[in-house]
Amino acid sequence: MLEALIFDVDGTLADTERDGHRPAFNAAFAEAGLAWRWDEALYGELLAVTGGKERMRFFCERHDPAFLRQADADLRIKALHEAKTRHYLKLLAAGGIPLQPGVARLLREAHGAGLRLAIATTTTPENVTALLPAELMALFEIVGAGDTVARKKPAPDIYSWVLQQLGLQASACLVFEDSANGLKASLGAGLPTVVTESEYTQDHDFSGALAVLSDLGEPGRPSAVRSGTMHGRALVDLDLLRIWHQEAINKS
Ligand code: XBP
Ligand code: MG
Repeated sequence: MLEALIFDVDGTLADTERDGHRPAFNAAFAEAGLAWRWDEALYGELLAVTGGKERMRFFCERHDPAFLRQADADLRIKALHEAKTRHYLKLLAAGGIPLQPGVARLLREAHGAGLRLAIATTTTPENVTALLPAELMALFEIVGAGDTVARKKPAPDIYSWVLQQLGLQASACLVFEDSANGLKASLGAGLPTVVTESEYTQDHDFSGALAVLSDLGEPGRPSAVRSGTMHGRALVDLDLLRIWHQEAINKS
């Protein structure tokens, strides 16, 4: 029986990377007097690595190896990440990033029907509470975020941690993700997963997903199906989730 829904954050609840995290990183670099500038194309490459601190290190390995040879490189990366988070929170507070279609609708419907809700994300915890309106944030029972686990996505650790906190088997849950790293993580934890694509992930390999959609859809604004089937429905609702979930159980 489907008991809980687990949501990724960046790219799934909202399309936060290109116009949110990316300018926040650049603002932190400028503030620190660094000549680093992550344009849209370079950021798309750097998204291969999840976690802001890990992503900066990945950038340095390829574009500024001298930075990592400094004795205080780790401390400087940590300070840069704190500054970036400050800029990101300011950007969110200015009402920067809307939720993806269907997210608020499905969260309310699922919670109203007694399903438990959880978050499993790589991003920093305060970025989650700043992204969601308080009414929606209150619907989540468990929030697994950032450094809660040492190994970030595509490792399954954050999803295993959320399952442990929920006290549920993977077979009682359904996951929503937007990226290949996220899908690898959720499948690695044995979790059936629906993918809604985001700006940077439309060319990703989503093998193993129950379905790949443009978004969850809204009345009068149907989802576009990239792979799988919505069984004749125009948007993702609880009935469709229960059909997908049963299909996943039958396949396993
Ligand atoms: C996306 C990430 C995060 C964000 C940046 O997380 O990989 O690192 O890009 O946020 P998810 P931080 O898709 O799992 O929600 O700088 O706080 O890491
Ligand atoms: Mg994501």
